[in-house]
Amino acid sequence: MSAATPTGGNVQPSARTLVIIPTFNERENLPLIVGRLHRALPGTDVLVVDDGSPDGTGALADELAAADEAGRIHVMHRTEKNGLGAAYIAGFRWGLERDYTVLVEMDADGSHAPEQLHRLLDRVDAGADLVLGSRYVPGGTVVNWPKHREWLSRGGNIYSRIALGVKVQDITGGYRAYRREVLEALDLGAVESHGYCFQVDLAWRAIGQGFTVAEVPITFTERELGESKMSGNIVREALLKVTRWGVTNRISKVKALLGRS
Ligand SMILES: Nc1nc2c(ncn2[C@@H]2O[C@H](COP(=O)(O)OP(=O)(O)O)[C@@H](O)[C@H]2O)c(=O)[nH]1
Ligand SMILES: [Mg+2]
Repeated sequence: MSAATPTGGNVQPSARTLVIIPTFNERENLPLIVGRLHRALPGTDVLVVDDGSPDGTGALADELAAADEAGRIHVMHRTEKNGLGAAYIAGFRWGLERDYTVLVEMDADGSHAPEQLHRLLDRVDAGADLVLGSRYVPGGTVVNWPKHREWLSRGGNIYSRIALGVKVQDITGGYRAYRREVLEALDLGAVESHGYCFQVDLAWRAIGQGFTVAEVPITFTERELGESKMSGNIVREALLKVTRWGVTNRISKVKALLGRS
């Protein structure tokens, strides 16, 4: 769907895209990812959401913003490390308060290639409400990921498909583009999930509300610089919550069936 302009022309939703990049200790990566993004898609705004990184990523982001004459780089400073989910929700709210029509999630560490962002945006422009960059559809790949991480990710996706009864191949991935209407419709204040679970949570809510969720293949490349913030707690949270959502969903379906009989 495209919006009409006052001059009568048509503007694609992706013409007003905000790429949200959450950071915690990504000093080495941030200038690289922002530079790549602006080389690939010069007209894209960026919001860096930094959780008070001890390595000074927040101050570096301010320097990048000040140096960008086009004013495309914005920075949100949060005082505590509160997890990826909370950082994204704060970023989404910031974007929704402004006139962005597409909001993108992108990691700072180079795992999500800005050169492939057009794949996601083209799909939004073609009508999808939420587009997931997918490692596990044909054409999608994972580069340099330790085997145990890949199996954890593949296993998490298989488990989520079975528990939730969804067809999505990569529901834990964090390279995505949301049409603003999706985020406006979701009750962001009710989302408590953090790491991977946050990604599953939002896709699950979007599917539940009847939005069109599409997947496009991406090349996911493990970071070369800095450290992963992945932890055992993130995996446990995802396992527990996905199981709970799946069980609750099935119980409500059974209740609906019994109510009808
Ligand atoms: N603001 C913020 N960003 C975070 C937090 N945890 C992770 N990130 C960022 O989220 C992205 C993905 O994290 P990463 O550690 O690479 O996770 P992995 O790819 O699963 O190993 C990176 O840009 C991190 O800097 C957090 O608590 N707050
Ligand atoms: Mg990473």
